[in-house]
Amino acid sequence: MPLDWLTRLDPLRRIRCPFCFEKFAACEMHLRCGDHYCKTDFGKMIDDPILSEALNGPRSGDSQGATLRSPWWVDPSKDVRRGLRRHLDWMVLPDSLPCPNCKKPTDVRLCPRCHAQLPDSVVTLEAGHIAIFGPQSVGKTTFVTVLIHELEHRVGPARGFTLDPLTDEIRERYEREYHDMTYGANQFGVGEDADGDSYRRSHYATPSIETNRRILQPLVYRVTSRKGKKQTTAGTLLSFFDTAGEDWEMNIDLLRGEARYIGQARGLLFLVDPLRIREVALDRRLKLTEKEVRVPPADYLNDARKLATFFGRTPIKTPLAICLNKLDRWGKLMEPGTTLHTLATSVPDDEPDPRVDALVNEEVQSALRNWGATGFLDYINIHFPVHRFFACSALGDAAQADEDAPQPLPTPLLIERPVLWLLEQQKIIE
Ligand SMILES: Nc1nc2c(ncn2[C@@H]2O[C@H](COP(=O)(O)OP(=O)(O)OP(=O)(O)O)[C@@H](O)[C@H]2O)c(=O)[nH]1
Ligand SMILES: [Mg+2]
Ligand SMILES: [Zn+2]
Ligand SMILES: [Zn+2]
Repeated sequence: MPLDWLTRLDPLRRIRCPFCFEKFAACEMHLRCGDHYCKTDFGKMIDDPILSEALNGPRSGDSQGATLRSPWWVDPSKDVRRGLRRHLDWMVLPDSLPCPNCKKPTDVRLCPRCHAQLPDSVVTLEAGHIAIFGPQSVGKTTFVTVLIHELEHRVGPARGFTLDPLTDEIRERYEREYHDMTYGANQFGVGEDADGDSYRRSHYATPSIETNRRILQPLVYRVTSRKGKKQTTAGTLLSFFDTAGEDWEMNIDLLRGEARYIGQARGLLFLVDPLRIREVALDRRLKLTEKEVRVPPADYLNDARKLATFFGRTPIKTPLAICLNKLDRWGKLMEPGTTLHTLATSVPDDEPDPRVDALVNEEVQSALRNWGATGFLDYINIHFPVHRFFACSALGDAAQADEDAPQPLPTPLLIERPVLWLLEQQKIIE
C-alpha cells in the first residue's frame, strides 16, 4: 500500500526501527524489490552487507564468512538512475522506485541500519519497548510466551486494546519458538481428543548470541486501543526483547555491545527468581527440585550493577519493573494474611487492580529485606528512581517440579501487571 501524501510530505520525520531501535529520518529508508518471482531468483540477488551485519554480527563479511545476498535493494539517495531527483528526497519521499531486474515499481521499505522490512505502520506509529532480562532460568522465555498469549486473548480485550503481530513472520516465529512449546502445537484435528499435556513442556535454555543471533530480533506487535466508544485507528508498536540468561551471566561485555535494546530501552523488566536467594532456598518448608538445588545462588545486587553499565550515567530515568517470578513456588512462604500469600494460595475472584499492585510493591520489598537483599534495594532506589516491584507466576498451578514432565496449560498469576505499568509509563495505554 503506498504511503499517504501527508506522510510523504514529511520526509524528515524521525522513525525508530522497532527491530534494531535505531533512529533515522523517513527519507533515509532503503527500498527492496517485493516481486515474488524476482525476489526468489537467486541469480538476481545482490550483496547485502547491512543485512549481513544485522544477522551475523560485525564480523560478517570478513574472512570469517561471506556477505549475505538479498533481492535487489537500493539507498534511494544513491540511485544514479534518478539523476538530480535523488538529492531532493528530504522534500518529498519517493513513493516507489523501479526494480532494474523485473522493472516493477517497489515500495517495500527497509530500515537503513538493519535492513528489516518496515511495514507502513512503522513510519506513522510510535515505537514502544519492553526489554526482558535477568540471570539464567528465572523464567524469561516462559514469561514472554505466556504474557503475549494473555495480552492477546484476555488482558487486551478486557482493557480495551488489541495486540497484533506486526508481520506474518513474527506471528509464525512466536508460534514456533514460543507458543507451541508452552501451549502445545496443533497436531490434532479440532474434534480429536488431543491429550495435549504430553506435548507441552518447559522451554530449553535460550542460546547465547554467539550461537544464535536471532535472540537480538524482537517480537514486534501493534497495540491499538479503543478510547471511549471510538476505535482510534492509530496505535503504537511494541517490541518484546527476550535475553539469554547465559549472556547475562557470562557474556555481559558481548551483550553490552550487541544488545543495544537494553541501553535504548523505554521499559525494562528485570525478572528475579527468589528460589536462587540462599535464605529462600534454605527454607525448610520448600522442597527444592534437583535442578534448583544445583544452581548457584544469584547475585541480584551485581545484576543491578550490570544493568547500570548499559547506560551512560546514573540515575537512570528509564522505567524499571522488578518482578519476582514463580510466585507459585515461594508465595506460601509469606505470612498468612498478606496479599502475596493469599494470591499464591487461593483462586483469586477479582481482577487485580492498582490497590493490589501497591500492596505487592510493599510486600515484595519487605520480603527482599527479610531475605537480606537490602543492598539490592538501596542500589535500585538510588540508581533507578523510576521503579516498581511486582510478583508473578507465568505458569501458576501448571508448573511442574520435573522439567521434562508434560505440562498442563498455564494458569498465570499477575503476569500482566508489570507490563501494564511499563506501558502506562510509556503512555501506550492509560
Ligand atoms: N514454578 C514455576 N516455574 C517456572 C515458571 N516459569 C518458568 N518456570 C520454569 O523455569 C525454568 C526456566 O524457564 P525459562 O523460561 O526457560 O527461563 P529463562 O529465564 O528463559 O532461561 P534462560 O533462557 O536460560 O535464560 C523452566 O523449567 C520453566 O518451566 C513459573 O511461573 N513457575
Ligand atoms: Mg530463555
Ligand atoms: Zn532497524
Ligand atoms: Zn524485481
